[in-house]
Amino acid sequence: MSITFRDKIPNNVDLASDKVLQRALEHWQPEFLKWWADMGPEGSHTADVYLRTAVSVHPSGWAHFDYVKMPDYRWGIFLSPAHGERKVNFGDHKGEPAWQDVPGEHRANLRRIIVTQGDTEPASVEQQRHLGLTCPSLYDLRNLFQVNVEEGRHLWAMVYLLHRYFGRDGREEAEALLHRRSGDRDNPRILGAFNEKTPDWLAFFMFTYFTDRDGKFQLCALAESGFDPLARTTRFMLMEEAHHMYVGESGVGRVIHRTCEVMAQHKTDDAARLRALGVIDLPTIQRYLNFHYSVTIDLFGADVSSNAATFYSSGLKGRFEETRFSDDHLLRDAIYPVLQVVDGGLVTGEAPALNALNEKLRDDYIKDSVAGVGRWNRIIQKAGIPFELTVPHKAFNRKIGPLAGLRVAPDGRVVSETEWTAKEREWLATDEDRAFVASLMGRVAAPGAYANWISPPTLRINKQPADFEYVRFN
Ligand code: BYC
Repeated sequence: MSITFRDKIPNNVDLASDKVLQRALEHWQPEFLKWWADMGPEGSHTADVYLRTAVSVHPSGWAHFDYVKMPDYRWGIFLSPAHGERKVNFGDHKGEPAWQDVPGEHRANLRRIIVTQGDTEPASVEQQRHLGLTCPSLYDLRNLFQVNVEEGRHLWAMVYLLHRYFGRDGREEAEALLHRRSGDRDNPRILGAFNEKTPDWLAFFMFTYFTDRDGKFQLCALAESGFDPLARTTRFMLMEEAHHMYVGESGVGRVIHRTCEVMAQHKTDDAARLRALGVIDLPTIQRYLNFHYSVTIDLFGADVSSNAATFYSSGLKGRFEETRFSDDHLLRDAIYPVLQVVDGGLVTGEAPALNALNEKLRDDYIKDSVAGVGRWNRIIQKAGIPFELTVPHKAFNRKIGPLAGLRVAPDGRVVSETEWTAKEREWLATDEDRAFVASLMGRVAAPGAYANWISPPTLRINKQPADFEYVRFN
């Protein structure tokens, strides 16, 4: 079904024929807009922003570019087209037709997954709301706003499922999604990383590289769901998500590129000198990376989790690329390697594969993240600089699961509390690092101009010229 833009809420779910649902969502819409006005990007509401809006659910030509004031953005409900007779492809219900309605016995778990996913979307907008005031260029400002409006739409995607399939408690959960606040002591967002601050643009690029990539992997696992509306919703979200990770990868890459340029020009690797020259030294970039990577891999949950086993066995959440596995898709007898803490040290043990599904997804994520770090290293190598960025060991700085109690160096050595305290400043971004990065942040808003600490992009949005005015302030 094509998208209906005549409706108050653009959609391809034939909202017009379900008046009760339509009214419920139209009731939620002003609450959402109020939340956007309060918690959306600061000082942005009257600006015209060159944004991409989804106009079709077909991968070819799904997006339209034009100037939009963000409060007028056409947030809507878009599901990927249904694919014939889909089946539940894994777990105890394997082989049954995919569910078009919520299976009663799995209702609570399904709602919990949808709420957890939905909660991350407004959380990230809240985390990023001050960044527009210190954008390094109009190009970057536009990318930030693009990410923000699409996270808003991803919230809509989950709210649709809650309203459409969960009745009164779904509506209550949808309201609560607008009431929790990132970092709030009394009413925080559900998952740890979404209560951290995103105070500067290096943190934003690291977040969109690492944390949005958690989004990719979680959405891919949900796109396998036996609950077909969730699978179709998340499949469409993944198309938007790809750009967010691109913003992160290219953003960090441009910061590195600029630093290397200044290092080569001044023939120095001295961090203090480079900071005086107004660029971010590579060790600081490494410490930011260590922080964002470790906080993000916690988002996959505990290494051994009975929740994960239940989600899988009940057909709600699959593995990354579930249908490509040639095993039995039941995993009742399979095992999977997990790190265990024995006598204060790390050893690789085994756990039932069903219970280790969080760990499996984390390992898939790690492979994918490492690849992009390799691409950043190529920028450094090309500049002839003997420095390599690395991702820390997966037990480093963990706050979730059995590894949380352990002090582990980035290279995977278990260290004493004394060594941790002595070295933490070399391993994780310090207050001084953050203060320095913050000192570089100042709004650059002339078309075609870029802050000194970041290189211009190599690709432009929708092939626009280099001095394109991506955001017009009114
Ligand atoms: N912080 O059995 P466990 C995205 C809790 S990102 C705080 O391992 P489970 C995006 C856990 O809730 C993708 N608490 O849990 C990116 C449980 O609590 P209870 C978001 C945590 O359920 C950028 C307890 O610890 N989507 O889209 O197997 C911008 C025991 O843990 C954390 C999803 O996550 C944490 N990090 O695994 C915008 C998909 N981790 O029950 C958007 C949906 C665990 O003891 N969510 N806990 O009170 C899930 O599939 C699962 O909820 C999780 C957790 C994988 C997150």
